[in-house]
Amino acid sequence: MNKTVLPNISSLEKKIFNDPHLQKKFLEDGFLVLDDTIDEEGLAYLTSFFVQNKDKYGRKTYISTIELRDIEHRAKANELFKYVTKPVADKYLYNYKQFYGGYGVKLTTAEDSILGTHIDTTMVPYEGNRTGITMWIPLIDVDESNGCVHVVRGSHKYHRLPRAQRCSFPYEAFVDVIEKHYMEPVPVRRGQIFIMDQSLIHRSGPNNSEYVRVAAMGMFKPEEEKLVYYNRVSEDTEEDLDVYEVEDDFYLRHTLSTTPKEGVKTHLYKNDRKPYIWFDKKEIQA
Ligand SMILES: O=C(O)CCC(=O)C(=O)O
Repeated sequence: MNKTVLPNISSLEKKIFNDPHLQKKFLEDGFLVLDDTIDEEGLAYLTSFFVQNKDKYGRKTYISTIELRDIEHRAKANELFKYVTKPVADKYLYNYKQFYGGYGVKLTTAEDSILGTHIDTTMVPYEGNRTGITMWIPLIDVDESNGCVHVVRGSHKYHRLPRAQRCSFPYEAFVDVIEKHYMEPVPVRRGQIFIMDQSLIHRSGPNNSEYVRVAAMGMFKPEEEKLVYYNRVSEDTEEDLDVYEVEDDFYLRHTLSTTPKEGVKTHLYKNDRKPYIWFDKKEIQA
């Protein structure tokens, strides 16, 4: 595989954060852990709503609210996330709108609870003006022992290209190298706010503790941007993706990986670009 050029990163350079220092750091790293935390009242709401609904999340592998079929629960979880995070979103983000909120849950199932290395499905278009971001707030302290997120610092610049659900990781052939040499764990305290670019390469580790690891997680789009949904044209190819323009509440009710019953199909996207390789393969193998 030859070295290819970096995708266009101009959408990243536009204002995301109100604070210029955070903006600069986010542009460099593709993620931030704010010093700020969600207040105790908000954490108590998020925790008690999860406890009331924990049976919906009783799966051995990692599970998030967006995967559930229970639309009513998804809508309520979203409303709660929006309510609890509004003060921090208003404080830190420049003209962003939250479009999804819920939980990411790891039972105490050790290796089975790992979420493999990936780049998130594209919901905010890369051709647009600014980038989509995810806010992640653990309800207990997290580190390597109980399934914190691990990231490849700066990797949000490498593969800013549309991806549908269940598209394979573009660097699959190098995943061992990436995990060994480039991944770093991001420990986060209970209630602290971790923010990442939706094209950052990341994973989350095993929960080896005796407690369920729950994080509240939400997604935000630039106010001026329309959401998109990419759908594989067929199971046989990852190259051809139908592109739909969808409403802001689409991800609260849609079943991922299925053809949407709503939205406007705008065009066909051909996913034929080689991933940008940022490391020297020979150096790594030596
Ligand atoms: O909650 C986690 O462990 C990670 C979530 C995540 O990486 C994702 O949803 O893309």
